Amino acid sequence: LLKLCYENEEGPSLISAEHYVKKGEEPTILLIDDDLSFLMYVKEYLEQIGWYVVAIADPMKAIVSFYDVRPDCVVIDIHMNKKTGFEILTFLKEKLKQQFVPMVMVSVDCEKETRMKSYEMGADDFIPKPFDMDEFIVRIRRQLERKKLIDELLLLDELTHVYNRKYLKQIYEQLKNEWLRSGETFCLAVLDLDYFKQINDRYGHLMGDVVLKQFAHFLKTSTRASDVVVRFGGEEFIIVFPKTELDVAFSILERLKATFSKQTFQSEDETFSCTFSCGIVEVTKPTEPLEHWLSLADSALYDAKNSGRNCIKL
Ligand code: GH3
Ligand code: MG
Ligand code: MG
Ligand code: MG
Repeated sequence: LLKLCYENEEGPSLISAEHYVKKGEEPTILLIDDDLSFLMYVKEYLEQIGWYVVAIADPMKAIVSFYDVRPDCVVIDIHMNKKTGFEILTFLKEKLKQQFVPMVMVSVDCEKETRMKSYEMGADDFIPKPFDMDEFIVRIRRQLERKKLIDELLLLDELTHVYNRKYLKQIYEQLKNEWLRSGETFCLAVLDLDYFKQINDRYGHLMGDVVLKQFAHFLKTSTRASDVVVRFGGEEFIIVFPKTELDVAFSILERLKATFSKQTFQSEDETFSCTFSCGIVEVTKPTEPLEHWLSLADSALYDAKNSGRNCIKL
């Protein structure tokens, strides 16, 4: 399942997450610890109970692979060579936009100060090493249950992990109330992938799902923290840009369009790319229902599709 890699400097230091294969819907645990034997031991144990484990010995690599792995829980050792577990914790917490992923710190150092610091920095649990495996599993399982519950409460789309349309209604209400107070308008963009049906037909539905996930991930990571990305349905997404004027939203989308069209996807024997079309509206009067603005944005999108796709219309 995992490829063992050997990095130059200090001998074997990395168990790579590249080329990992996930079987199905089993929970994914990202394990970060520079103690290789500990890593292998825990990994094997957790795999026996049916969890999918990505074990990473190089903390720098852990940060990079976080998005590919999409863990349901992260276990981080505090004392490591290149970076401390606290640094990784901080980094991942910042990266997590519109998402909850439980972070569990582990350490042989179980001084009160270390435990306190873990919790203060936002860790969801602290487990002293060496630990009893049964207890470790129960505590991680508890975190997985919390994640499941919170994901439901957070109104996330299951496939792409961006918000679903239920949340769009909530954020609209919120922005309406802000507008009533401050008069601040916002923009709403509808994005629809071009010829997406052909991608499914040519490369299969699973590949179609990969494109959807990557598109959602791209939108989320290339917009501001205050922007809200929603999967409205199928291959249609909505971005809400609070406190943003139409021309600004337009140029952001132009940039997204240019960048995304350059991304490539790899099917079994072909490399392909994908584009999207987009319609934007400025919500100048949020007391009108959301549907009103959505239908205006939809007309603009229709216009974009008719103008040859891969373009943005107001
Ligand atoms: P256009 O450029 O006009 O938007 O063409 P299109 O092919 O993208 O649009 P169309 O509405 O004809 O097709 C959308 C396709 O998206 C059809 C549907 O099977 C597919 N789709 C919807 N939801 C999902 C999903 O969750 N996963 C996958 N793989 N495909 C999906
Ligand atoms: Mg260590
Ligand atoms: Mg489409
Ligand atoms: Mg569509």
